[in-house]
Amino acid sequence: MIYTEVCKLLGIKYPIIQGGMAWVSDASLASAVSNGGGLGLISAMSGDSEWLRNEIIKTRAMTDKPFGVNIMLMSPFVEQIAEIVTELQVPVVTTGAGNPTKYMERWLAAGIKVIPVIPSTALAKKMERSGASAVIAEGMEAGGHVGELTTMSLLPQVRDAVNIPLIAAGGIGDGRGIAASFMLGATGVQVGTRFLVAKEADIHQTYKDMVIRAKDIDTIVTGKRLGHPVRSLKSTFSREFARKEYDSSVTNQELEDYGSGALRVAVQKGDANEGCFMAGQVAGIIKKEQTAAEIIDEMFEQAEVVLKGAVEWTR
Ligand code: TUI
Repeated sequence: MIYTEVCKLLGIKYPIIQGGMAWVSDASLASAVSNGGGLGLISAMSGDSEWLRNEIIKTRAMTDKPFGVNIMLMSPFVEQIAEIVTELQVPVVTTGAGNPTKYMERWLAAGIKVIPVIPSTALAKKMERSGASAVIAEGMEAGGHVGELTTMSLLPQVRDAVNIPLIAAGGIGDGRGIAASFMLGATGVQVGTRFLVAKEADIHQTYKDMVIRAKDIDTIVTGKRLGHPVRSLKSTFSREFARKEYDSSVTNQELEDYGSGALRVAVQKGDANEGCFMAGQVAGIIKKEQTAAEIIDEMFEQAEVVLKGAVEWTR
């Protein structure tokens, strides 16, 4: 049994947080992960404020366990979202793609635990000073919006920079990833890509099949030119995006317009010509659809075997 400070902090059985994946992470997936012993997250990016309010209410009806809301700070609706999570006093808020400082006082006053995703030691330190309960260090192996550093390099540097609990993200798809993250200073993990193939993830079957079929080199990062690089599975859409990105006759606005709405098309229509199938590099080790609870049990069973086995190498 693996039990860490992150379990204690969040009131959960296993130190695992589900990634807040736009258009994917809804009440169905969040409640399944929370019921499976992890911390399920609703992504605030998947609908308007009424949608979010409803998903929070639905999640509360589907689980009596803690859950959270992930807020993508580049969202044009971030102010409304920040208010809703405060009003409904969700237990945990995770943030991504920016600095949440200006909302933190409000959230902390409402008794919300705030856990920002950080791509650097500088932001980790700022978040510790602002009252974050923990930080999620996300390496560029992750799917979706990515920073510059790898998980392997980022984790020990963040560990040395702050004293609050450290949660690892990016490139963690099985128990070996959990064990490795713990060796680098984390006491919890955040997992996105593996939960894309959870039975409770209500996404197009083509998306799940593409993750299951993906090999090691089947992801690509696009959008660096626009200032928000995104990792997704190679597809007709992502290859065409990459081509346009290197074509100086294509304007930034044209590129933004080409990418806009593409994640939703992937999730809801499974259309590889127009959809952006965000996924991490770890897709290559994901082989089958399972329930969220099976995924969590299997990952921690394997982590325990790997961690116990490592003791054999010490004399
Ligand atoms: O946020 C994510 N992953 C995401 S968000 C998303 S939705 C989207 N759709 C279209 C274009 C772009 C995004 C899909 N995937 N992960 C967490 C994450 N946060 N990764 C990196 C960061 C990050 C980057 C910079 C966090 C903070 C940050 O701060 C900069 C600053 O302001 O100091």
